[in-house]
Amino acid sequence: MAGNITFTMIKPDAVAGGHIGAILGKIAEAGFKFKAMKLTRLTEEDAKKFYEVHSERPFYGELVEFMSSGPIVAAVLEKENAVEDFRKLIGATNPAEAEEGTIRKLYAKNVGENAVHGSDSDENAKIESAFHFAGREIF
Ligand code: DAT
Ligand code: MG
Repeated sequence: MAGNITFTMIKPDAVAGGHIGAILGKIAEAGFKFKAMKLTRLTEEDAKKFYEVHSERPFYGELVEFMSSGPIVAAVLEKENAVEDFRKLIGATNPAEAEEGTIRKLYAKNVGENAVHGSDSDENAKIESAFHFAGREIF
């Protein structure tokens, strides 16, 4: 059975671009509840650890540098079928391939600076939430 929790980040490009409010609005309109949320910034070490699964990919260095380049919004979201529904809401990794109306189509610059993160499985949603939030910060 699909879980009801996912984890998201509004990435440095979208925060710098002034899109926090618009993106949070779209997330709320789509029926997600906020279980935890903060404005924070990843150190280079944090970004390396968070994206460790991509460490062999050619874009890893660029990804780590970008994700630690400025503030982000981290949040834990709740909805039925959260992981899959949220991936639909954000659209394809490459905004050029993202469907109309998706968050990445609207706000992402390119495949690297793509505005938002969304967990890819229930298991990773738990791991990623715990990476950013203490248990007492998740409501
Ligand atoms: P997603 O964020 O859609 O789950 P992913 O897990 O494959 O995508 O990759 C993680 C992030 O790495 C992605 O959001 C942006 C970056 N990335 C992925 N593919 C890339 C590429 N071809 N060039 C540059 N950055 C890339
Ligand atoms: Mg991914």
